[in-house]
Amino acid sequence: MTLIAERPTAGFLQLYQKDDDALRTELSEGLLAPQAATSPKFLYDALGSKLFEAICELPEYYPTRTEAAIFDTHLSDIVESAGQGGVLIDLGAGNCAKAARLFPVLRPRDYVPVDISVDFLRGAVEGLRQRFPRIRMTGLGMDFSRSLALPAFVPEDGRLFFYPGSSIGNFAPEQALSLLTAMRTACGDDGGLLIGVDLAKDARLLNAAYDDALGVTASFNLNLLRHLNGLLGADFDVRDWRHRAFWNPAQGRVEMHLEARRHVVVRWQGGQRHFREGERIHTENSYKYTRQGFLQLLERAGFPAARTWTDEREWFLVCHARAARG
Ligand code: AVJ
Repeated sequence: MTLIAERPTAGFLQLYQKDDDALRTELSEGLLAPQAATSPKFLYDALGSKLFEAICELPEYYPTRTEAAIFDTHLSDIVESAGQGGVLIDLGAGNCAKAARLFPVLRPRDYVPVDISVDFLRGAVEGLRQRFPRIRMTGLGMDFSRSLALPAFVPEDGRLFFYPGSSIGNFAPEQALSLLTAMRTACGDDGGLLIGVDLAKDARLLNAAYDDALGVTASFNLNLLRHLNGLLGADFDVRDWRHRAFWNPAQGRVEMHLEARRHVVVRWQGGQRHFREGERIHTENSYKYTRQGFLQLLERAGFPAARTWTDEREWFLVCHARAARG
């Protein structure tokens, strides 16, 4: 990862350059693996981020609005637990809307939205800066799944990591544990974590949430292929592929795949592959937890004694945990 600017500049936008070679190698290896797979972070080019915003509006996609309702209902408790005036570090901030809703009550001193989709983040931060001139804001374009090492301009005291929307579900439990442990290390002894996680539930609800009637999730998944064409110089034809999404009870996760509709040959810089009809590229896992299971994970990561809030149907869980003294 290449650091472009050492200090926040006038625009307060600190950007890390994407390490394109490393990304290309990672992608190429994934596509050539016996079970072809790509990391879910590649779903989020500019169009992918917009399609994800549209997903959040779908009637079938309950997580966003369920989490928002939990925050609305329990906002004062949550803020009392998390504390005002800190440094809010928003991982995978996207359009920054979730954090912005907390601002009037949480009143952070600093806001550091982090996202891999740099251009999307840039636009969002510009708008927010106008609305909340008192909060210092510095957008960071970086892949925090590789490293959570934050640049020196981010104040060290009172760091609150904000990781809503069950994005943690994209990681297998052991990887999730490493990421949470990295947050624990990066937040210091007086920091904390405010995180939202999706809970295991009826398979029909989960399948509908990831395979909606309008086909927006299908477009979101298929758009990955357009992104790969740009990143890798690949020649995927979107029409050769179909969206598949289903709950895998043995693994406790919803899986998304792209399935070849016919035999296809795909070529890209540094590789090529034949896909048989029906063969799949695994594009995302979305792990679902039980409350107990997630609390155990938090505890192992150094975040014991979390407070939790949920909705009436217990579909989604919001947790705040202070760092354990290290
Ligand atoms: C942003 C990772 C939480 O897994 O529910 C939505 C992404 N994928 N529909 C999720 C997603 C398909 C979403 N996360």
